[in-house]
Amino acid sequence: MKATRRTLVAAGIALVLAAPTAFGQVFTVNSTADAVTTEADGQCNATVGEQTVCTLREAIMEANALAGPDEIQFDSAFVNAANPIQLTLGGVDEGSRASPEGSTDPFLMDETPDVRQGDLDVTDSLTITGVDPSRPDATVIEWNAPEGESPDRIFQIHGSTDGVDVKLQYLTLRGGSVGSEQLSEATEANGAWWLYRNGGAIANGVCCSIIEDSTSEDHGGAPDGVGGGDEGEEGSAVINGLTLERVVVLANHAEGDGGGIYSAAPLVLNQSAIRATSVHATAAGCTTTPT
Ligand SMILES: [Ca+2]
Ligand SMILES: [Ca+2]
Ligand SMILES: [Ca+2]
Repeated sequence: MKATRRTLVAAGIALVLAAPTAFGQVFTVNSTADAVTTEADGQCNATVGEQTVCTLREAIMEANALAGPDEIQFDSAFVNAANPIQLTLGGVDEGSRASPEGSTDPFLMDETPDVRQGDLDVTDSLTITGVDPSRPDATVIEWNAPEGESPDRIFQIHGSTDGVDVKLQYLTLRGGSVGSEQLSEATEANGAWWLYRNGGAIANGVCCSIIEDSTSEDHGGAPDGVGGGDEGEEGSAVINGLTLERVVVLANHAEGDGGGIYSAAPLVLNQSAIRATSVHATAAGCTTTPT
């Protein structure tokens, strides 16, 4: 698959935006487990065994529901270098649906962000702060999917009409992986249609998947980076920026673009590294779409 007009970026993308300075609420994660309640109630109160704990997934669901910027921290007695956060609740938020009759492309993206499964969907301004500024490896968020189940990426950042600022700091993001799905059999006239998912550890923005004909040399008839989705949905959702400060993105994989990070919105990497990623399509480390 040949390179597209997207750009491989080794590090450092120059578009710096102010991070949120005032936090509405601070949630402190005190469990490495992956559990979540059915809907937000203002409390970070997932159930693990017989205990009520604050998991990362529950904290993000609550922070999303609470209007305005919030912060998530970690209790180092429970989350530390020897005790990584383990993501185990599988599920995929992106699929496809048939296009309306007369459309050029047979499939459209069908995406319903759900923080309760698979990747951690962030839909409101948020800062996530690891336990030790000098050691990103002291706060590891990694996939540990049950046997027979696939992992997902770790974070997807979604916009809102008000715009969203997200900062991730002092973290390691490890073992995220997004796959592909064959949507149709090949015909004599056309190759098979596939859905390729982007961003092994982080997808920033709409456009986290691409639908293409396997015979295409330039990502098929789908708009580049948009994946055949509804442009209206993308246009109404604004991401002001995603900042990574002292974050290590380690050993992630994407069948689409961006083995480590796929960004379709402003991205700042500061003292951060993307290592040991693999990819089926374009740009092992970080893929950005043109702006
Ligand atoms: Ca709750
Ligand atoms: Ca919030
Ligand atoms: Ca999800």
